[in-house]
Amino acid sequence: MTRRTFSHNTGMVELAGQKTRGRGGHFHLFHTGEQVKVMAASSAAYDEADIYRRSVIQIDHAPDNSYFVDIFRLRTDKGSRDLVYHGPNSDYQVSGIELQDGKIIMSEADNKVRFGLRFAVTGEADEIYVDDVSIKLADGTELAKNPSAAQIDQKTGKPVEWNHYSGSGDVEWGSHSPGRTDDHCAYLKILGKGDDTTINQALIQGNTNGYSGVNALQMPEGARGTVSFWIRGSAASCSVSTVAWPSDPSSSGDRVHKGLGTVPATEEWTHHTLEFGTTPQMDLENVKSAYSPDTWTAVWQVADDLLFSAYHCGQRGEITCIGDGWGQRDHRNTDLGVTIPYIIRRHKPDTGVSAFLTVYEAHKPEAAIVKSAYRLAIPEQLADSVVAIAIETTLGTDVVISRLEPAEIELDTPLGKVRTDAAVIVVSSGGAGPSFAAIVEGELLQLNGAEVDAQHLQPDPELDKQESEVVVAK
Ligand SMILES: [Ca+2]
Repeated sequence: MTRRTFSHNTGMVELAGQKTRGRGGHFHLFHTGEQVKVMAASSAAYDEADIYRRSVIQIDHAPDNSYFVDIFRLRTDKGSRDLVYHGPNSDYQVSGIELQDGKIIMSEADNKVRFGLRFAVTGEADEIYVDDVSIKLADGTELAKNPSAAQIDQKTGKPVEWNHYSGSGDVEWGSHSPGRTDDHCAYLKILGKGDDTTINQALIQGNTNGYSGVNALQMPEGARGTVSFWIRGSAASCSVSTVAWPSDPSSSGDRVHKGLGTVPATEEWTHHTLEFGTTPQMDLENVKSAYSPDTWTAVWQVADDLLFSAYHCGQRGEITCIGDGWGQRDHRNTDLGVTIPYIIRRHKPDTGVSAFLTVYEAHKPEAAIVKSAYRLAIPEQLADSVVAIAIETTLGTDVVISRLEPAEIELDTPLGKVRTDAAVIVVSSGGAGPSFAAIVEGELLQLNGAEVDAQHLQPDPELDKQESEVVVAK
């Protein structure tokens, strides 16, 4: 039961835009012992992430008393590192964190991406008039500027915050009078092919010529929302798309185009609404957020006699966001109105490895073995490699250390000085001394200078069969 509940709760791990092909994955560790089981696996889920590794350590204190330490390491050279998971239901309580309404903290931490909204035409006699544009994020934030084209630049006579892209063909564009409900709208009119053999022109909401976008509109990276606008004119098809610069708005080489849809332009003003963005997990309601404290907990009532507790151990700069999302996104009709909490943990350091640390336990009411969990301080030079955690249990204190790079390390822990060269160690104290200890891929495990009698975990022979189904990329 424990295993199933655990996998249910961590089955969703997504950054924006996870690859659907060629992500592969492999195990680093799959070691089992009497009280401790260790799994570590990597996935190439994201081109940008050179480290994408999940380590899970299962610690069994008794047949019915086990818990999991989950360490998710990520490193990317741009963007934020997000860990996303959803709870089993909405019957839960959080403690240890002061959540504020809204995604304010979240958007402050978001990477802002420059973009423009393109209305492109290719017909030799096409003309389009566009007015009352809205570019709205899922949380209601409006991104369009001068959406009614009412503000005109005195020098150029063009509507401010509007521009045009010129690929091929001859064109005129600017402010047209009247607008839909006022004196102005934006327009673009093809004058012919000119010296070109094709026509490729676009009217753009946002101050960009479609090649570079240093003054273009801004949206949070990976944002999702809706675009709406009114259009009239004469064009068999006007293709609406966003052009965005994920990292360098001064470079035409950094452009990304995303088609939102194609609409006709006819004599009558017509209203259209299109969706943009591809990260449904961020499309949450009742969003609350906060900087992650050292530890905060969420406890779910899974059944009458079963609770599920998650202890989240924050890292420096980590932000937590909780919101309601759809439980069954593919089957809305059969699950109408049912939402479940999504927990997003975001970390966006300038450099280094992010390590999301969580302890999970499924337990009967009043019978949890874990009382608290917290990160241990790591010397700066080991911070990218080593994660150490202390778990206070009803039986004593457990210490877990996990490292990426081979090294002999010494750490201060609540049990004393631990010295080890192993990839993973667990030392479990029932009071006076270690009641059991486990070591993976290493020889040395000392506590306060004395050799610890530890079980050396062996690779599970089942490992080879599971190479292709890696848990981290589920
Ligand atoms: Ca207008």
